Amino acid sequence: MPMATPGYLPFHPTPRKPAQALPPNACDAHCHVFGPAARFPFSPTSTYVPVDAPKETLFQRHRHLDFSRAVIVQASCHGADNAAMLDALRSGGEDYRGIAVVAEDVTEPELEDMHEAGVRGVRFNFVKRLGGGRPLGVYRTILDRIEPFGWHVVVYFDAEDLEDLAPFLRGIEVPVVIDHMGRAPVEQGVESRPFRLLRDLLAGDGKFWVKVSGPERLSRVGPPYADVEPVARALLRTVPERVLWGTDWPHPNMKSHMPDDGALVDWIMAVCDTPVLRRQVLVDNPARLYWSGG
Ligand code: 0GY
Repeated sequence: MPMATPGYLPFHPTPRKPAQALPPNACDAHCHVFGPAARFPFSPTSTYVPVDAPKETLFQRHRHLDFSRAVIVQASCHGADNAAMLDALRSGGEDYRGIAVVAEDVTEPELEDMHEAGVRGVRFNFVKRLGGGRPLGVYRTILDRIEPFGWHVVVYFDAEDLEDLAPFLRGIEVPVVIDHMGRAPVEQGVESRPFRLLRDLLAGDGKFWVKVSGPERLSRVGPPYADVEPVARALLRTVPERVLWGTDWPHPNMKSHMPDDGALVDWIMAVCDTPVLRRQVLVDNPARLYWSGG
């Protein structure tokens, strides 16, 4: 088995139970599976080597936290080899959906096979420290290939790159889901330039969605991530009908600390401060995007 990158933190071994129960049929709309490397090797071009985070542990976490549904997002450590994610989808059954990373020469039978397993979109990862950012023509080719499948796009980028990416994102014709609040610089509050641009995108075009996930990544002060709340609440006020949330288990590349997944559930339950909003973000919005097409 390969050695994890020095300093790479393993996932929390014993997350607590959330203080307040999730609404019925809640969906963890952003999580990953890593390896096990002995069966699903990591990509040789990945910028990091994680600790194995296999499907069995993910399923156990979902039972523990009381999530009924989940979306498994392909992470950069597996490159465009979606085998571990597809294997998890096939084990998870109808309550699991996936987001793949594909090369521009992906074939129709490969896409059909992924759709059959539960994939409903592709991820474009523009984060440079993760090796992201291919020429835009590559992404346009992929968009043409997924179009017949009714899939959407999940984008991950650093806040400072949003201004350059915005024209490309506006030109995409399928729904575009923005990961982790666009990595907004929370220390600048809700008036930072990238955050204003993010809100303008969301408010101006119904195809844009956002995940208010990753408070542990954006926080400068640590748990319970109070400094991230204003930014998350502003997004919830802007487009409550197009906000998703996920644990981001197993939390790759966390350097400052490893979050307790039960505490993260407590965070989203507090930030969504009415039962109606909780249901919208954790149940109805993901159901519409990931399950309404069958
Ligand atoms: C996340 C965040 C990270 C990693 C990846 O694809 C990835 O490797 O997305 C990160 O390092 O910020 O969503 O898992």
